[in-house]
Amino acid sequence: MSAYSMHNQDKTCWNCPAIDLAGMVDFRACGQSLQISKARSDDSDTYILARCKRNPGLGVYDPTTITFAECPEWIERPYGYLLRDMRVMILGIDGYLGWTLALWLGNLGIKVSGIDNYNRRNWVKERGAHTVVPISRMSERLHAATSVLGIDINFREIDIMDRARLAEFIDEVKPEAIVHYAECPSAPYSMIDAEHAILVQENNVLGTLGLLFIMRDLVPETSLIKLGTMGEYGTPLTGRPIFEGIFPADAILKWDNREWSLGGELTPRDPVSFYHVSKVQDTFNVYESCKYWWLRSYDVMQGVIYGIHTDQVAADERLRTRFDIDEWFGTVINRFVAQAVIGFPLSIYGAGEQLRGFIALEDAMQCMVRLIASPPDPGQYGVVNQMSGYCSIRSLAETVAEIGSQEFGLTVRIQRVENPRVEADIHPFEPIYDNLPKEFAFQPKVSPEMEIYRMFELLTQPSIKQRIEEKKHLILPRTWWSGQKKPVETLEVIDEVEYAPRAKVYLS
Ligand code: USQ
Repeated sequence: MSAYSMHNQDKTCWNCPAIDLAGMVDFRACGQSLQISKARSDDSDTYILARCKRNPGLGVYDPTTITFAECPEWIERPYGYLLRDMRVMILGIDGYLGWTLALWLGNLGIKVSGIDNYNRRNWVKERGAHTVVPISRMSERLHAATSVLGIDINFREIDIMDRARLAEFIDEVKPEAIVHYAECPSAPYSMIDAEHAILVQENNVLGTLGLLFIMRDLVPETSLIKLGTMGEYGTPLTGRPIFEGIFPADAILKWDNREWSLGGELTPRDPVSFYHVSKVQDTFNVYESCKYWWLRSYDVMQGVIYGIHTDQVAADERLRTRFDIDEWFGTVINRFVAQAVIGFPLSIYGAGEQLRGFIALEDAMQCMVRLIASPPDPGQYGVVNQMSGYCSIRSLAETVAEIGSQEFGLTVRIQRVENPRVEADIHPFEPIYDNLPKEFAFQPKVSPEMEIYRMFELLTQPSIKQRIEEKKHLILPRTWWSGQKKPVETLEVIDEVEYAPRAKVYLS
């Protein structure tokens, strides 16, 4: 096993969710970091004591003395040491990411549980759309996971807003990590009208807030891995780097001939829709909970996700994950590939020079395992910008057009349409996304070309192509940030697509 994959070998019981610190640490006195509490202690050997829930025979001991590499409960796995039979609960397990992660984790021997209330299925249905890759009912998914992959998933149909039932399930399972995907992920959906904006913010913000209280009361040592978004930061026109949620120690604010270190402060947020605002509010609620109650959390600022493939979801038709292409729930690369398959000109909003971070589905799964394997310190609010590269929307369209025409013989055109969103056409963009590779040994494995190719392979299948055709009237956007109710107009159609070499810059 290479040192590369053992990124968490030096973590200790201090980070382990099987530790029981309750009643043995004066959290208020400790401040936010282990270092501070160490420095404050008179006797550095016994400054914090704990018990191991998995091995009570150890008695009361200093939790910083046993590393994951030394502990028999932590087992070497492909993405670092993993807690033996680790219990991970996925909130929103029926969604695009949730279902994919459930199978990915189950395949690694993790004991997966999850909740869902099928909101995503309902929201898509409400818009008159459907997932173009058909998905099975949950009962059939669970059955197939067991019979095809040998993965038993403990599923409960629960709405995250139903705190009593959620608490009961969490108390029963006692998860050692909770992955929180149970939110509405759509910017356009949140901009339809007041009802939709309120629904998205209620579900996302209040659902998360309730969860935090449940974790405080029932599983305070469990790590929370919460999906945020790169869109929380927006694209600041000053051109300053987009740091990973928190300013680094050497960031300086200069003003009025004076200067201050910004190190440790949350970076400014400039969300780009009411959906993104809900994620910003979540950030503050999670951050405060870590501060007040010493919860541990990673906020995953995910770039635009794309793709359809992992080995597990591809193992059987009943195990597939959903794939949306409508204006509300389809993300841009997924939409472009579907459009190319049916000869619909790829819909670039505005000039197409917007720069965005992207990550393939499979790479996102790898990141999540690495985060689960390497829990934060008690009280730590950690942030990772989860993306494997960035590029302009136009260069993405050109890459999709190139693969569609050259590898699949399709005639692919590109169109520029009015941009119904409020976003800068041209802007500086310098995202920092170092934490995952540097601290968690994440290495992207999937290039955009590879995943786009795999998407074409699946979506050109006649039955799926037919399902795209059925919903092609839902491709062009009608949801204007301004509130206008009208279809977007086409500004330009590009028949002869030039394949820009700059698209290659994005390759990881
Ligand atoms: N865009 C087009 N043509 C399209 C669709 C989108 O040009 O047909 C452009 C948009 O104007 C935008 C960019 O592509 O500049 C990305 O749009 P998107 O719909 O793929 O993604 P977005 O609305 O930003 O939201 C998605 C997910 C959301 C996640 C976010 C990450 O739905 O859950 O938070 O990506 S990020 O964009 O980094 O905030």
